[in-house]
Amino acid sequence: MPTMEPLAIGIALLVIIISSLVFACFCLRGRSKGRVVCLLGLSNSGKTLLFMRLVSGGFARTQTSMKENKANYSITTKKGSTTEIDLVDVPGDERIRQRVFQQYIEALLGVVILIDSVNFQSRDVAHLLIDLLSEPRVNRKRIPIIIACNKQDLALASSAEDIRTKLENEITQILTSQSVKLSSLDQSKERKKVELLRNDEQTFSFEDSPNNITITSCSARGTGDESSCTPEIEDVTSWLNTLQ
Ligand SMILES: Nc1nc2c(ncn2[C@@H]2O[C@H](COP(=O)(O)OP(=O)(O)O)[C@@H](O)[C@H]2O)c(=O)[nH]1
Ligand SMILES: [Mg+2]
Repeated sequence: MPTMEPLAIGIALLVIIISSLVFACFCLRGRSKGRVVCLLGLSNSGKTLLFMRLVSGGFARTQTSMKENKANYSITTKKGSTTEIDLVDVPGDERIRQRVFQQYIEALLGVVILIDSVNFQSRDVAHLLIDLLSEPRVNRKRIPIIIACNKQDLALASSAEDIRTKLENEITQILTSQSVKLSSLDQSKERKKVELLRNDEQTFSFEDSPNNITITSCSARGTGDESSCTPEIEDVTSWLNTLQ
């Protein structure tokens, strides 16, 4: 019937508009929720070996990389359902790290920081943490962080507790000396960093951070010879399972 045509077209248009809106909302929700976990740390801390352990389980010799490694990883929630996330092994070189990390920041679900507990470079790790914690999205979304003190299979490894104390002291020192410079520079990013000193004593403490920060020890290599060593990374895998 010719009189029905405008009505039918109107209904069809309405259906198209509503389904486009539903689809757009769905996509935006997915994007803002984020599905990426980045492995960050200085070069040689064990990021690539941990990445391989998580993704394929095996041990392999690694090489310094200029490009990120990315793979799917299944997490099992408390209720027993599984969901897929992307694991990204970000190269340790500072310039590459910052560029690569920025590419994933909008989709970030959590961050694993790897530390070489034998050759622990407290100042460089402290700078990495300050940069991460003063990143607006990491701060605003309270992105959870796990600091994994790696290479615990080696006798000379510092304990996670020692590393925590050293990092808190180092971060306090860096931020305090920056706050002196601040009055002359007054840059907004510098000002943000100073906000990391949250307690009355004006010292940095992981516990005061709005990001949920866990510090633990692990060994991506494990003990024994290369053909049979099994990693000790249970704290990292359980933490990954807590991400929703
Ligand atoms: N003993 C020991 N060596 C490790 C461990 N994790 C990584 N390594 C070694 O440390 C070196 C650097 O590891 P890699 O994963 O390439 O570090 P990345 O630069 O952070 O990606 C390699 O020789 C690894 O085999 C660990 O838990 N224990
Ligand atoms: Mg690597």
